Amino acid sequence: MSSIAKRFRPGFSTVRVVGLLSLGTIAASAQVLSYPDFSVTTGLSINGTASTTRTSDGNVLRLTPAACCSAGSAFAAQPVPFQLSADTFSTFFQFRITNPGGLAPADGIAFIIREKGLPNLGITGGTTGYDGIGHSISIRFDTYRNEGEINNNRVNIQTDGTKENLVSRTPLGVANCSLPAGIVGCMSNGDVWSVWIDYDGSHVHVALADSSTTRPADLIDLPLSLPALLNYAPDAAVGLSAGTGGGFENHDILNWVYFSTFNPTPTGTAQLMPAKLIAPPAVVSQAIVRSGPGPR
Ligand SMILES: [Ca+2]
Repeated sequence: MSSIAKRFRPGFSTVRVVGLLSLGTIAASAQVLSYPDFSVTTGLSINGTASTTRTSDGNVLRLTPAACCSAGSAFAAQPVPFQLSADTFSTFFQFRITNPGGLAPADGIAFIIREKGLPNLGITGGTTGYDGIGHSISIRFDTYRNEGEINNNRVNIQTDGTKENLVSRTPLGVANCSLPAGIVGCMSNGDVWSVWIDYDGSHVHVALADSSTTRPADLIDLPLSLPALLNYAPDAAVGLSAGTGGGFENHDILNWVYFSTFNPTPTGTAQLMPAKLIAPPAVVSQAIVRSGPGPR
């Protein structure tokens, strides 16, 4: 393996990527976290009930097993830059939820950006391992209807590790997923779901697709100031969590890529899987030797 290839093992890399590459336009010195799968978890802090396990999808990150009263998370062990001059990010991951049981399929997955130094894991149950985290934002993929929630298949945004609910939207308009198996649009239906989350400095964009890697129109487009939510800290911690209670399910993350810059996959475009986002040596070499904007 070349020294360049070694730099792109799964995990965090500070990559000097300039110009218009196959990855799209990425600012210089973008920090990238890339896990094509979870056979290697270098750079991750894995907490609570989370673990890696092998399934038909390969080596996945199982945030919780299908068992009562679990909470698990995985956060990047190193902080990502996040400040007023560069307060953007883009991320993509795929999840699959299986073996629902107990009271009902529950409880869901949360993508989290929080102030560094705060807890890596909240509490179990309907809070999906998020409540108790502190200064943060969570985009939650909620599969169980708790009190005050619109249904058992919603995507919502919460902040500061509390139940403050900024917005709730229903994927594909499917609002009843008590028996999700075989129902297209139920996040707990056992399908592979693709998730795109982007922050352009003023709006949070969330899109997700059932059994497709082509980005659909945004489900959520919410004006929000993330620096204020993160207590204006110069960097942040980023990760995923899940929880279960009297209802449960396996919450599996199949892959994950995170850019500390705004690097969205355009609507209607097929997502490059994280493995393919890891630039081949030829492209990396080109990126490293150049120091200015590339040709368009
Ligand atoms: Ca819920």
